[in-house]
Amino acid sequence: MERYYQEEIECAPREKIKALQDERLVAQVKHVWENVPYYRKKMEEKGITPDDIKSSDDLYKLPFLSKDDLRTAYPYGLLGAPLKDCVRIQSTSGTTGKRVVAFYTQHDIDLWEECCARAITAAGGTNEDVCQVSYGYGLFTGGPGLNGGSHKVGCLTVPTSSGNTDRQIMFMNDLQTTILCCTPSYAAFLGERFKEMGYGPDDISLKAGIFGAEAWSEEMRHDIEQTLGIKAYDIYGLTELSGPGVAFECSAQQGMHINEDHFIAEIIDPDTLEVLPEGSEGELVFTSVDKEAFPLLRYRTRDICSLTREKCSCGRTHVRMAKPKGRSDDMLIIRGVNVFPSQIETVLINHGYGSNYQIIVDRKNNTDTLDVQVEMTPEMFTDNVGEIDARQRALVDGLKSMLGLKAKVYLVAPKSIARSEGKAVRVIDRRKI
Ligand code: DLL
Repeated sequence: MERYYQEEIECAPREKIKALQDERLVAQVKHVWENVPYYRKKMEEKGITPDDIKSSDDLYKLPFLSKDDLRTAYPYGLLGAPLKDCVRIQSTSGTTGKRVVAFYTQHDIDLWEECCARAITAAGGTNEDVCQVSYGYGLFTGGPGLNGGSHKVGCLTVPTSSGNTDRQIMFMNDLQTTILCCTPSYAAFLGERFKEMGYGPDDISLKAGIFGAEAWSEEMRHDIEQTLGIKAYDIYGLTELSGPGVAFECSAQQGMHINEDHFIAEIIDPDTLEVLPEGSEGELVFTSVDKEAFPLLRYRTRDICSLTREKCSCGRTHVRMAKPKGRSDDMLIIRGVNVFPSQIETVLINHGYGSNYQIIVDRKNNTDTLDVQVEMTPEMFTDNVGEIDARQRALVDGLKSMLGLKAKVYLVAPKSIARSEGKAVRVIDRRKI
């Protein structure tokens, strides 16, 4: 039986959701106009005032915000509430440029944690569960968000944070953890360690995993589900909007429901900035409608996906987003061809490899090169050159038909690629362009 944390809103009729969004958007735009001079100036430059926004049908009139705006306005330029009302910051894990800092009032934290509680409940969580939160705690939103959601659901929360893998497994065994929250790459690593320690899926009490914060393929989901004997649920979010729980998967696992009482989603063409019709693939744009401290209107996420309002078998009525393929800024252009790391992952996993791989892009003699290093699994490990060669050729062919590109493939020994406890670093781009 499907469980809901807030059934009335999660399963509300579409008209009710639209009416709520309309009312909240009008108030949010007014709030921003009055409190965020940076965005007010952007509106003025476009020649609009809050009077032009009468419902969500007028959303297209508003200017976009991008990560560059967040960097320009760093740290306090987009703050929508007095500092005395803010109780927390979180910050992105980005490695380049200035960090993005998001602010929260207590109201904002409550809403965020409720979103995470919806995700945990959708994954079958109740107050009888033991929920181990192995996302990083601290500036990263994964740990604090799921921790708060787990409290709200009433699970026994085990705040292990990421890392110290053997201790994670010890707690899982001793406390009989039923729900695991971490990045999919860390879940895969935990699964690997599990096997090494001689455990099978029946030796642990885990029933569900809530995995997100990075792109992962259906094939990787399948692998994790098999190794840990669980159902693996996707969860999506970004620091700028709150953190995890902007969208989450239900039992149907056919896309993630976006919490539309808090966020309005649009898909745009990243080049023309035109809003695209339902079902089209493009860049996901979010407008918060009831945030106090860090309200963002038409924020460009750079994530590439599509939306559907088709009825979902779980009973929820909120729009669903497809698994993001990756970020438009993760997309590699290799010899003119667009390549997402997730496409490479699909080929590798379909050929029986795990999710331990690295993509190295370089430019030699003015030509882009694509090298893929992938670990053999312990079962397939061999030093028979002929066998390795045949395996490598099979992967080169698989990648060629998926990408239309010739790659060089290097099979490496099990455990020779560094594991990640948070978001995995899959791509090394050495081109100086
Ligand atoms: O990753 C928040 C989060 C924590 C989500 C825990 C889920 C679980 P940031 O560090 O700000 O926040 O990174 C946000 O990560 O724009 C996407 O590109 C990517 N991302 C997040 N969730 C998913 C997902 C957190 N389920 C950026 N699938 C986003 C694919 C995801 N990409």
